[in-house]
Amino acid sequence: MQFGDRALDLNRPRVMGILNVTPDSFSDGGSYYQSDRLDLDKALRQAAAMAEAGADFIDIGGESTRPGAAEVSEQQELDRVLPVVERIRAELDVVISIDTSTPRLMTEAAALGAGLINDVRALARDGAMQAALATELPVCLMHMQGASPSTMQDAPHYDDVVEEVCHFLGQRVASCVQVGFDKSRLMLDPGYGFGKSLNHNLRLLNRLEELHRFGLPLLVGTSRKTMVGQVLDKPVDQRLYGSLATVVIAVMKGAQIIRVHDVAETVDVVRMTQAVCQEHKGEI
Ligand code: 8Y4
Repeated sequence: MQFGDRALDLNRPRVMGILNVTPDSFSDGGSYYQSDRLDLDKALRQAAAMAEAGADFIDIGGESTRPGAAEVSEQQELDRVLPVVERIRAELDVVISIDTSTPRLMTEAAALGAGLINDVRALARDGAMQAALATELPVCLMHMQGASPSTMQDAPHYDDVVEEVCHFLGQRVASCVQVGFDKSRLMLDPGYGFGKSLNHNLRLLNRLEELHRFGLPLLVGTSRKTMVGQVLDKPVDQRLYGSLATVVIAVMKGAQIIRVHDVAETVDVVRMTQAVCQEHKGEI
């Protein structure tokens, strides 16, 4: 798949490292902020460490999607994300993924050399579909139940979670193709934790292979999420091994991109899982 000027072979799974540039991000605790100012050098060092550990993508997000998080203005999101895109682009050999639903950020990040648009709202915002189309970049379409992260966890309900997620994603793919996207630019994500109960999340992982019906690459993001915390009854800083278990399953079920906080650990797990699953091909 072509990510801007970089082609990546998704026949082996790739790891995407998470870089939050929000001051209130609960997993990394806003570690790149000091007295409300983003520390660019610190963000770059974190990105460099993830690239060194084997991440092929760095996913940069400037909007907190945690349930109940404050909404950020468009300008605030641009001010947070674009300087980081510019620095990483200048200094690291990774594909920059932009975690955004904001059309202007899609356009401006693409102009600075971003390689992927990762939109948890699957290009549903006004103008997002056209903005993403014009960038010529690939897009990850994610499923979320409910209109926004602020309300999505209010009693999520599905009659058949796998079918409903597939139906939604199929509709979004059709809309994208209709406006002019080539299918080779699209990837899909069931959206773990986005308007789903624990059982919904577990079922979507146990039956992940069913999302291959569209013939598109799959991105999986379970790292440190509540579903791991609920099963293990552990806080966010003790969810590494549980998260790694979900990585083994996702890779065995053919996921192409794994979005994580803990890149070095995940790279080992991905490589080991892949070695077993591909042994008959005599690779490694
Ligand atoms: C602990 C750590 C608890 C992290 C919750 C979280 C996804 C995503 C997010 C995903 C894609 C998050 C931007 C939520 N999750 N993009 N983004 N797929 N494609 N929560 O699953 O990491 S943010």
